[in-house]
Amino acid sequence: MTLTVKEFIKDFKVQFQSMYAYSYEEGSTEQLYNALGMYVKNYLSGNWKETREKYVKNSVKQVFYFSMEFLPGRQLESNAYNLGLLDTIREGLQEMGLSFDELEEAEADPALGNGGLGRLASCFMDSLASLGIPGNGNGIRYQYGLFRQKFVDGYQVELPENWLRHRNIWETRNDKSTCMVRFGGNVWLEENHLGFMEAKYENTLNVLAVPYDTPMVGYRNDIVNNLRLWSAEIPIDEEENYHTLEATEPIKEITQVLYPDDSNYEGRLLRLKQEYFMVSAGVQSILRHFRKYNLPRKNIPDKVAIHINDTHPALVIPEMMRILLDEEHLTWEQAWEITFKTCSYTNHTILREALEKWPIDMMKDLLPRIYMIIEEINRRFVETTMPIYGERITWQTAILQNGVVNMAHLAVIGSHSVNGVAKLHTEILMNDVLKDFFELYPERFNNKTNGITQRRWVHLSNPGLTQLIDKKIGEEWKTNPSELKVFKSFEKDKKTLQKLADIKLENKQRLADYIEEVKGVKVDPKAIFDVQIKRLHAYKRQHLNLLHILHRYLEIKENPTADYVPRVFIFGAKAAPSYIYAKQIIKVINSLANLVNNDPDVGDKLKIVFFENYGVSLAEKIIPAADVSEQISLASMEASGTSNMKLMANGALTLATLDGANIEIKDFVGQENMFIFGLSSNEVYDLKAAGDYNARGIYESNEKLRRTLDALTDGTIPGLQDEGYAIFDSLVNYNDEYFVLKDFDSYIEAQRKVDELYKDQKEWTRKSLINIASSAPFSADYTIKRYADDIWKAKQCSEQSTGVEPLDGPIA
Ligand code: 26Q
Repeated sequence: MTLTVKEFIKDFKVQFQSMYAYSYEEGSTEQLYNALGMYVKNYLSGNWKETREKYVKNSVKQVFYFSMEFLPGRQLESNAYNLGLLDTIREGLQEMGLSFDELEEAEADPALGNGGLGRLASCFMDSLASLGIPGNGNGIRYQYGLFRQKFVDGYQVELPENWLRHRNIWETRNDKSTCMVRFGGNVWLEENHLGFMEAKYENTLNVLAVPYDTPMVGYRNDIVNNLRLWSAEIPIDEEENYHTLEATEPIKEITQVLYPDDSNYEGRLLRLKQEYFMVSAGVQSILRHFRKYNLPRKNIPDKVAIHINDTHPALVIPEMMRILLDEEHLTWEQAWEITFKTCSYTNHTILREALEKWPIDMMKDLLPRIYMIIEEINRRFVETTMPIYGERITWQTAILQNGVVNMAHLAVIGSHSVNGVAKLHTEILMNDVLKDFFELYPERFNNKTNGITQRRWVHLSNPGLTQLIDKKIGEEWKTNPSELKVFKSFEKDKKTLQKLADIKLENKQRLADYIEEVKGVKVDPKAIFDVQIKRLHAYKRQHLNLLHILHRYLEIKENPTADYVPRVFIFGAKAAPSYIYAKQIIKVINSLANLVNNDPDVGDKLKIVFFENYGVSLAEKIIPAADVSEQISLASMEASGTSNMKLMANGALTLATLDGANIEIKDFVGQENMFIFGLSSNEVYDLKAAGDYNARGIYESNEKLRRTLDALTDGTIPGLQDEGYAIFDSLVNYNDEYFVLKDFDSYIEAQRKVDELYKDQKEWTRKSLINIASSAPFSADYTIKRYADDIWKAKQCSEQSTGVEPLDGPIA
């Protein structure tokens, strides 16, 4: 079914009028956007329904991806594109005197996640649908997304992100599929008249879970999967118990706001409520769905795979046990076998302070029945492990330790598969973080290197590049990314290189205009656009970037007439509101930007742009314009990273430590086509083990570095309170936890090579082309295919879906 421009215009006018009872000429941008979104949603609704029906009719195995976070980005353009409508709509709107790009800006960007983990979940939803794999998302419909970041005087200020203030046309409230989630109260087991043990509850707080469904549209394959986000409400038949508005608060607050900390776990009761709420509603709705199949319970793992995105949804394991035991009356052994075969778990972090450990007392109070089950899982685990592996291993791997529930241990014990998100990360899990478990269950461990969807991150965000590739190698790469490697054969073709350079320059010009509009800073589009976009964290070392910029500034001041390659340093980063040190780094970068950008000695040689409120929409603007991709975490700390993949796919050259997926980027791209620096992860481990790292020694002996560090505290940067001291202190007086000083020289040297290479535009562009042509292995389609084959045992169900051939090469 192809839609003509004429038909679109006619239908769209009807759509607008039916919603607003005005003619479209009188519509506001927001109304026009709403009408267009509804038009697209209506268009896909048939496929949405048919996909669901097809899955049930063929009784196929379905994947349920449980995640506390999803970061889908705006959906209008992506949905229109995947449906094959985008060009027609653009043209039709233009004929009506409207601009698609303007309407699109009216769409809210749902910030229902912190960063990498949430965005990964959304890339996976896109790939599941595009591969025609029956996959569902399960998460929370937060009323407030991740805070909106503003800078006041260079300081981060957090504002509420009330994204639902405007209506969300993509979601469908599904009142037929609500569930009840129980908290607190007393629980006991009682034999019922059939002789089954039954769990009895009293004085529980009952919360109604209402699902809102959002279509996940496959790329031109008629598949529309489902993302189900749960919202907490007062149960209707209990409404009379809530006499005042305040009394309803404990329920409504459950899905009110996303926790904004992605690296430091704080054991907040409300967070535990959120986790159990999402898990319980999700598992109930899955098992309710399964009952339609009329199959024995033991077949659940043949029809259902539940994936646990980090430990946050790990209560899936005891919740599934609870339902199978208390409601389906299976034996423990039967229930455990089903649960274990159904669940799989991905770890996303090795940061010790980020690992979830819930106080036993809190868990017992809030989730008495779930705690009983966890205790029994733990008891049986200890009982079977002790005689084989002895005391040490058993106690180190137990779920209950020193008054807390170790959620990673629960996740590993209750899952048939445990994976890391890049080769190095998986190795670190096996050799360090989860070493003892690797001894117990080596067969459970596997690697699944992360991926990104090229549809959003190349086809849509970089149309110029996409057209060039289409012209050179045809369109096959769009459904079969491995075809991209054909583009490599143009590395010596002068015309292609020139065209590629032109496209990059156009993208940079567009970003330069945007920078002027929102930051009031004029930047030279011919300068190197050097980009670091990710959450702000000491381990990601934005302050190493800062030190290099400061060093560069001091050099320019000393020798203003020397020959410099102009550079624009671009940052996007939110700091967790409670993370003081991260906020201090933001303040120092902003103050330095203020100094540098207004210094006439500096001019175009150096500019600093720190965007406010970095998120998916902003990333789509920045990434196509990047020349340099900063991936400078301390080796071993960044599990994978995914901005590294997006930037590479858009032709940026990577400046990186050998950390996370940077290593695999190097394996595919070749180290001659990127800039590697710094300690390796083994060197980091050795240095930590030696215990003799002496940051002050480096400070005292390295003249260049000392001068730079001193500039943090000697008044060089106006407008600072004590933020410069704070950074200095952590690096020099508190021995530099993330080895910034140790890597400083090698970073400066790598940056010098960046300048050097950029002078040879042709060579730079050639390397850029090789990066683009080598980015296919990082397609989330491949990643998802591996999850489906190795972990979920889920099959593709549409003939027209993206063909995926497994790649040779280092991705396991
Ligand atoms: C936990 C408990 C309580 C409150 C919040 C949290 C919490 C929330 C979010 C803990 C961690 C996160 C997010 C982690 C994350 O985004 N990790 C990143 O995941 C990416 C996808 O795998 C990787 O590429 C990154 O390397 C990793 O840092």
